[in-house]
Amino acid sequence: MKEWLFTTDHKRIGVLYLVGSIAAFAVAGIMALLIRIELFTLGPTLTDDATNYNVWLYFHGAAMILAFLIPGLTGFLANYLVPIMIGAHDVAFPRINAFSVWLFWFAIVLALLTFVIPDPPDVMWTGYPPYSVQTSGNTAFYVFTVHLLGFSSILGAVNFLCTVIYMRAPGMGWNQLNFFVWTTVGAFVIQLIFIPVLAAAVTLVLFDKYFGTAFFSPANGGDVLLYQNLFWFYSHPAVYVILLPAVGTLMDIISTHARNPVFNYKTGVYGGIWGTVVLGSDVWVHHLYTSGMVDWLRIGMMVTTLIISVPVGLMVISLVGTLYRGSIKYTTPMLYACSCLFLILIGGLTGIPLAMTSVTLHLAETYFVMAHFHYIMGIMATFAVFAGVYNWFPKFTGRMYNESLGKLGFLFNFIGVNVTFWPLFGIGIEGMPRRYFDYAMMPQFEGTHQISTIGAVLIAVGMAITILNWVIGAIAGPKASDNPWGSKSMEWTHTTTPPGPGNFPTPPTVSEDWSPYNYGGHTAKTI
Ligand code: HEM
Ligand SMILES: [Cu+2]
Repeated sequence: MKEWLFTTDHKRIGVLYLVGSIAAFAVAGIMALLIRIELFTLGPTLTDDATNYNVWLYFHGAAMILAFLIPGLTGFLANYLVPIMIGAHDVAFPRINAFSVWLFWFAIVLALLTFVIPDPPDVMWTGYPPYSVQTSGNTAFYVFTVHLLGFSSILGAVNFLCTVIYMRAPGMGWNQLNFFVWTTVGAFVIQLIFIPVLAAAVTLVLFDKYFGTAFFSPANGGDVLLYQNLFWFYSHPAVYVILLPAVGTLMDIISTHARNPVFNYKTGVYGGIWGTVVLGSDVWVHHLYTSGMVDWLRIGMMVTTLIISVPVGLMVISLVGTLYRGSIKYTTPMLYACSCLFLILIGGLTGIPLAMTSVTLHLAETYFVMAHFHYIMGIMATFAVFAGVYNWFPKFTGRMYNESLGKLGFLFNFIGVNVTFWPLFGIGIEGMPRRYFDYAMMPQFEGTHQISTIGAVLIAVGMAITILNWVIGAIAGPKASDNPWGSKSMEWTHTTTPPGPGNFPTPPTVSEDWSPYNYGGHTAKTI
């Protein structure tokens, strides 16, 4: 117990992030079930108080994005893997790393207090004023949760950028980094630049609500759209904080299980990752298309939003190209990784109509948006985290999970998510608004909502099987060999499974022709 509380080892800190984020995921998942059950029938189903629904929706969105996906990818996976992948004994500032994880845990506890305080926050994950200022719900809990998570991420960003810049194994050049390492660098650069803007925005909401300022109150000279600009100035780039490490995880897994080097590595890194970081900073207005603003801004950001398909597309080409003529093994992590290609396709293609100002007039604030971002962010990134847990499970625990249970869980999850979200595109196009507690005036949508709720139950079964598989595997799974996948990446080839303190028995050095993807010549031509 003590060695976990006071640990500064990046591997243990990674596991602490995993436990916290899976806890947030589980509770937020239960909220999702409540929401879906509420929508199962017309009229009140579980509750007749819309505020309850709003609280569930608040917790679901805020926890899934801020407490599960971001910490799962940049807290857990980055912490565990980045130092070992680059041949370092730990991160640059191990104590600051420990401080980060405990800030994260405080945030989780604060968020969970939602369910015990008398007036829980009900402001959605976006916290838009004027509602967040006027509500009797406790907006301060939302603000402080964002502060804690934000501060934790900023410290993490400084730590990991320093680690990758200064602590790579002697001889390891920039083009020899794992794709995953590159994506975390991109994600941390975004975190470092943009989180302070979000922190400022929510702080001003706090001031407006509790200290009587009027930053966002037009009646007193403030500007209510200012908040939305500041919020999305961070929160659009934040979707790339999720997308990038998710793609990085998939890339390393696909390369390992297809036994192929990453296809178009340099184009993927410099065009794909960095193109996304740069362009992703200039698209936030697509969340405000339907509000008043000057045309050049609206049209300009329509263009950048559409163009961002290019760097994202470059990364997808690398993913698919890595599969090309590979010797593919459909293990559980590989099933999750390959299914993500389908999810990216659906999520990405449905983003294009949303990016067009004329089309989105019809689609804004409908279930179409909801289905779009669940495909691309909700599900795709969650599947990437699951693929990551499965792929590095032997590394973390020294044991193997059960392959059949893994595949069974995957089947439930994959069928479940499509049954849940696919039909929602349709009712979105027909005008079902998102964030509604009831849809009494739209009874024609009841059947579709019911199908969607059945899908959510399938997902719940799949998640339960998956988490059970991890727990049983970690406690009683058969012992894993040092490199069960035959990977060429440093975390498998240069150290034991699981790695001891300090990671490497002898500090690794690498030669010029070393690569984490040394699976022989690529069968496809690179450009
Ligand atoms: C790549 C990862 C992506 C993630 C994680 C993501 C996530 C999201 C989220 C969370 C929202 C809803 C925000 C809210 O109102 O609560 C959203 C909306 C939107 N997304 Fe995406 N998205 C991604 C890709 C794309 C792409 C590729 C496009 C366009 C080509 C796009 C265009 C849009 C637009 C325009 C909206 C606003 C829709 C509206 O409110 O009318 N997104 N996205
Ligand atoms: Cu956006």
